[in-house]
Amino acid sequence: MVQSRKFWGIMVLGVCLGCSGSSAEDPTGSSSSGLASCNPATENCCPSTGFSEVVLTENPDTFFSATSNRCVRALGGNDTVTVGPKGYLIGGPGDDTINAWGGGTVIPGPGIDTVSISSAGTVKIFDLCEAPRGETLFGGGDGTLVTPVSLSNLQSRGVSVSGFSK
Ligand SMILES: [Ca+2]
Repeated sequence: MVQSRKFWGIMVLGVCLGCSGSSAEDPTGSSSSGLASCNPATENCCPSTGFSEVVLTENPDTFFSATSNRCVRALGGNDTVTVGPKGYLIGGPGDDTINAWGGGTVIPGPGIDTVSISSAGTVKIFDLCEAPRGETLFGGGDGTLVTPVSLSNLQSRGVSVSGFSK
């Protein structure tokens, strides 16, 4: 009995640490002060099915993948990441340079990111703090942009947006 309870405790702990965001789990973290209005915990998880997950580090990472259906969580740091067909890329904090070709989905996250997608990909901005002045979003001509405010509002805030058809 004791053993099975221990087992479940470890399972739950593993799930929590696996994808809940350091800022949510670690209230002592001071490096996230600039993200006060963001809630990355709600948007830093890979889809629960259909993707093989790759987790990078809190430091600047360079990662390239041509494998399809790969979900990459870049975490902190100024990352340079490319994912292939039907990829899912979560930039996390930091000024990231992101490429997703083959119809992928990108959640750039906080920081001044440069994002380029192709083949009817999707970029999702969940919070205005994820789209600071200087952010660059290119949709490849047929991209989909999910944004909490209008396109013109984004642009008036200093975000460069082009190449999206919807
Ligand atoms: Ca990183």
